[in-house]
Amino acid sequence: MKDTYEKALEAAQFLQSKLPEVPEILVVLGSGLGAFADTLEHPVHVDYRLIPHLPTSTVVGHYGRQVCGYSDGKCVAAMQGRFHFYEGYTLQQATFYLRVAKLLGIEKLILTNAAGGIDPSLAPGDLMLIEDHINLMAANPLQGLNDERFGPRFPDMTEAYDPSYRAIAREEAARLGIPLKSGVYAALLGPSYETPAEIRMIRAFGAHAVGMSTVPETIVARHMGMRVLGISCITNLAAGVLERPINHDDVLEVGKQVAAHFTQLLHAVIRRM
Ligand code: CYT
Repeated sequence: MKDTYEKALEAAQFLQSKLPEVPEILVVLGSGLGAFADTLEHPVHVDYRLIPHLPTSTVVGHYGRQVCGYSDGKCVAAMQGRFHFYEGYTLQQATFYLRVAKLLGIEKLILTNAAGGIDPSLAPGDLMLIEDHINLMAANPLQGLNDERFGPRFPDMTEAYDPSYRAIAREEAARLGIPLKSGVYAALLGPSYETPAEIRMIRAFGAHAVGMSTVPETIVARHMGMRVLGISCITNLAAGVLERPINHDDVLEVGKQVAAHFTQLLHAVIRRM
């Protein structure tokens, strides 16, 4: 059986044959945030179903395709839809496309997500720069035999979210007058939203926002030495913060509302990465 490395190489070779050039940056778009990809110039669309060995996206609000295009002359690949642990994939499968990106020659990554706000300073519609994360998925995408061609057995996670990328994001947000909060993102397996008791626990752990993605991708990216910028869109307040149930349609709706700011910030940051 082929190993992950060989499969990723096949997928990377396929993409290379489809794309105008090797993208400099990969952007992963969270629930409701897919519209950014439609603002890229001279876009080339590649359906996930065409990419060898890639899983297919099953979540409403995720298209399941990659859009490769240009932001102010810089070649960017944007994933409209990611793969989640709760969909039933292993974390190795869910993060496979990052192995592909690395073998294609991409070294820079922007991970975005829809998240629930825990910290009282966060409101729906806020953008939050991810300073650090807490892995509460009770699983790690690097579990199992390590392939040294990708990275070391025990990768360092001290500065998982690149300090200079964070500085760029803060500077560009300030310059554009876009409010940008910052904090720690905690990832749970999902797909059920958290209980109020879980949210109290996660708050006590030191997290400011909660979601069901991003952490496995950051781990895999750092394993390969890719530099990571993470941005959460706060789509709702986490359970128990308000006495109001959470639903996926609200999450998608808020994503649409912040799309203009979000897109503007991403282009500004990409220019300087
Ligand atoms: N919201 C969200 N938890 C939430 O409350 N988007 C993910 C997880």
